[in-house]
Amino acid sequence: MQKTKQDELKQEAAKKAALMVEPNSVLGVGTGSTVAFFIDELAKINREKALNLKAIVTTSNRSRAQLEKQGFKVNELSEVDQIDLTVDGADRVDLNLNGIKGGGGALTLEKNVAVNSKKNIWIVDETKFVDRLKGFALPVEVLPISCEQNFRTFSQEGLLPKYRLDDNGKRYITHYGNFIIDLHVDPIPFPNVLAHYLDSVVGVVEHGLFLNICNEVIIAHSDGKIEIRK
Ligand code: ABF
Repeated sequence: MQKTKQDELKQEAAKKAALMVEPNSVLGVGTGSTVAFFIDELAKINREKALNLKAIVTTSNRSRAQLEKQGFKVNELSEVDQIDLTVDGADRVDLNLNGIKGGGGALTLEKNVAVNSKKNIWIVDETKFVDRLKGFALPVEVLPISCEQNFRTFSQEGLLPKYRLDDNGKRYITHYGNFIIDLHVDPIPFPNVLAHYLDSVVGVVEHGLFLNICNEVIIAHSDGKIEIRK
């Protein structure tokens, strides 16, 4: 299938990240179309010079399947003490390297992997990099038993909630059997304030504000430039 220009950008960012994976390390691999390119690039490098990775942890069944197809053994997060480097995608990244993640519904495992990683690198194309977190609804994973109350509270707070729906128009159900409420507040004026609020709401399992987590972002620009911001 013909690669789009955006795919080529994602692949360039993914290639850069794959070259940063240290041999004999514990690697975290995220989820998304950009990470899919990363997995293929990692496999190419591994074929050239065996990386002998101690363990690989991933954030979705989709990435797990692709890694295993490329011949990698995948571990559970609970099987590793700490991850040396996690490479993941993001839905938005701002100038402070704060991000919105979870567009793919895997935010809870993504955040657990990220906070157990010594270093987090995000790989994005330039459309994701913004001056402030905007242009993408904020995913919030909520328990089924509290979802209606959570929805009502979010509405009252002016957070413009919408249930995420699956392809059949039914409420999307996460890997852990929860629902996702997407908050269409745009832009997010004070991410740290909203994150603190969401962390305090009973029934919220996790939210897609990833603050002070990303150490480096690799941005592929449409002019072909690869920018690394720290
Ligand atoms: C994942 O990366 C999710 O948090 C996010 O939705 C996704 C973005 O994927 P893509 O690279 O396809 O834009 O980690």
